[in-house]
Amino acid sequence: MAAVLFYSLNDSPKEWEQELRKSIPDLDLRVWPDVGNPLDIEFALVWDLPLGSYSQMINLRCICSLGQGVDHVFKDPTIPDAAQIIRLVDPWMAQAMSEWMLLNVLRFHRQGPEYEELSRQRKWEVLPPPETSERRVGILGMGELGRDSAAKIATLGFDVAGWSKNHKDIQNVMSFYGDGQLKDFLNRTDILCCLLPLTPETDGIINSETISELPAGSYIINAGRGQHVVDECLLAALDTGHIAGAALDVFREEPLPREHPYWLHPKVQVWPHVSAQSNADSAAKQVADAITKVFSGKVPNNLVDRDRQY
Ligand code: NDP
Ligand code: OXD
Repeated sequence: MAAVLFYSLNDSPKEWEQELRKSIPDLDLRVWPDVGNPLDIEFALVWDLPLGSYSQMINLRCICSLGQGVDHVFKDPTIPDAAQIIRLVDPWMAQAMSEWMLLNVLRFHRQGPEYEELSRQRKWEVLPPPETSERRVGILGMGELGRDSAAKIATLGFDVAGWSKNHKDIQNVMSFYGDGQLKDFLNRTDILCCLLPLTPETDGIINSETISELPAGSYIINAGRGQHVVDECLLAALDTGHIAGAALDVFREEPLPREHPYWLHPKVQVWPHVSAQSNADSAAKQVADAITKVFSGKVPNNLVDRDRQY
């Protein structure tokens, strides 16, 4: 049997091997850096493999991202032309992401930061109660994760809209799509949640121009990628008060450097990229299925479009 490469600094190779062996007992798993002969590798299960590593694996038939995002694969110019690219699509991760989105939407909606500050000052003060149906939540990216978050947030009675490339039909969620409708989407959004993939088209999408289209006093929640946000623009908008608060789970550089202004900014909550972590328990079955399919010449599920890069 051909060999499978495993590489990730975030995921346990032991756990993945144990789960994968339940479906493929004779799996030949090579855990980086013990790759052996790179010509044996026909399937790579990886998260952020060091750049240039694919150049030696000329028999590679499939690269499977150890997460739902695939930007870490596309940033490497040495990915073989013939290799298919697939990713995890895991309902467990969608549930985790929706929980994190709900946590942050509700924190901002229910004046969490304001009450936290009053509590620090030992002030017993009551603010006017917010109206759920009037709070407009907008989700950038209506894919596997965005759709689940949107539907769950809408269940609570928020006024929810999503923005994607193509029109979406989701109950109680207004659909905006394409560059032409981005401005209208932003104009009606009080809490902006980013669940876009990072591609050349979405890089830097949260910038001074798009931020200025959000209503004054709105909030930004980002779990897509750090590169979606132009940090200087977000920091400037937080300082003027145009943006009232931000919850960030992803950053241009991870771990976020100790000197980064986000850490100590009173209006920013920093999370260490944990909103929806990959889970061998829930996702190994689909990876085993992909390995089996690829090694028997069949097309695996969850294929990524190389041109779109998501
Ligand atoms: P999907 O590929 O399923 O969905 C992507 C969505 O983005 C689609 O709705 C797509 O539109 C939309 N989109 C892409 N490009 C554009 C564009 N140029 N203009 C408008 N809309 C666009 O991705 P997932 O939902 O599975 O994941 C999204 C991202 O979340 C991942 O790529 C990753 O970066 C991030 N993530 C973060 C995690 C964390 O822990 N922080 C965990 C997992 C993922 P359409 O449907 O019309 O094609
Ligand atoms: C992912 C992530 O893309 O965890 O799965 O960021």
